[in-house]
Amino acid sequence: MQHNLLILGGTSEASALAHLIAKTDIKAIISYAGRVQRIRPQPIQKRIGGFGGIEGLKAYIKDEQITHVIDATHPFAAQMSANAHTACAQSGVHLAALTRPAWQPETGDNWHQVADIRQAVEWLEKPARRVMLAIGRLHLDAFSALKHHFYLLRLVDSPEIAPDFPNKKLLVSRGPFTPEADLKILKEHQIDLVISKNAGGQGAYAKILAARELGIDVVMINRPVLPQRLEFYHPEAVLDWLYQS
Ligand code: 3Y8
Ligand code: NAP
Repeated sequence: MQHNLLILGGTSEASALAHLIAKTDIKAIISYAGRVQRIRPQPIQKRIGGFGGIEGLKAYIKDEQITHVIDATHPFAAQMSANAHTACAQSGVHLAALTRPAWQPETGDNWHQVADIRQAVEWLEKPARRVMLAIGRLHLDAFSALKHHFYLLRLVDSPEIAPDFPNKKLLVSRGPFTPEADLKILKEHQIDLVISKNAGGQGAYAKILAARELGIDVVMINRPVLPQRLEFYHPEAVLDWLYQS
């Protein structure tokens, strides 16, 4: 069967897969939600924007005669993953995920694991801290009631409206990040608490390594539950699966 691949992208792993696929004769397109202004250039065709829910994704799969979908979205992109799972099952096309294992606490880590953003906010109902809040733009509002903390905010794009925190420093920077650079900014801003999603992978791990080095607390937000699906951790394993299916 002539493979026709849809990669749901937005992670370093998705980019790595796109580069691997570009070296083969497999027809493929990588898809983005269009959340940020600049997307990393890719060596294969790209599409940007939502599909329009499950039905929109099913229509896309049919119209483009997609044979395989690789869900290489971020572990917190739970809606996209749920839609892909349902749309592929109903369309009768192959689905596999390219993801990364969750980080596990290691010696020297001071993690406080919470189930979701709401619990991270509850954890922060404490006397003033100097907090690195690097969970992206979407969920900043949840913390805005806790105005007594200092926040070091890291965003991919400059926000049109400055986030509503009286005591903040805004960094505009897309990753992947390095432990050395993150250690420097944690020290520079005398950060004593990092709030992070358990993204897995290397791109966001820099701040966790830096926190370990400084012996500071990390509030680690655990991942949402995703549907049961075939999962790979390496782009090469995806290629092997494609050639066998
Ligand atoms: C639009 C465009 C690549 C992919 C790079 C990875 C690594 C750098 C680390 C911190 C944590 C955060 C955030 C983060 C990382 C990689 C990867 C990763 C975290 C880009 C990209 C898109 C997005 C969306 C963006 C979210 C935001 C989350 C920033 C591309 C750069 C915090 C997740 O402003 C917004 O609306 C930003 C939205 C979803 C989380 C949020 O809720 O705000 N990612 N990030 C994708 C699209 O439109 O479909 O892919 O080039 C991709 C990357 N971001 O190939 O170089 O693989 O994880 N992205 C988190 O982990 O908590 C930053 O600052 O330490
Ligand atoms: P989400 O909440 O799971 O998805 C919300 C909606 O966005 C989806 O229903 C879909 O719209 C659209 N969408 C999401 N990913 C898409 C993709 N790759 N291609 C086309 N449409 C997509 O997603 P999210 O958490 O906002 O993540 C959006 C993007 O950012 C994804 O590419 C993800 O990999 C990337 N990202 C997210 C995070 C994070 O922390 N969430 C971190 C790094 C990268 P329709 O219903 O209209 O199809």
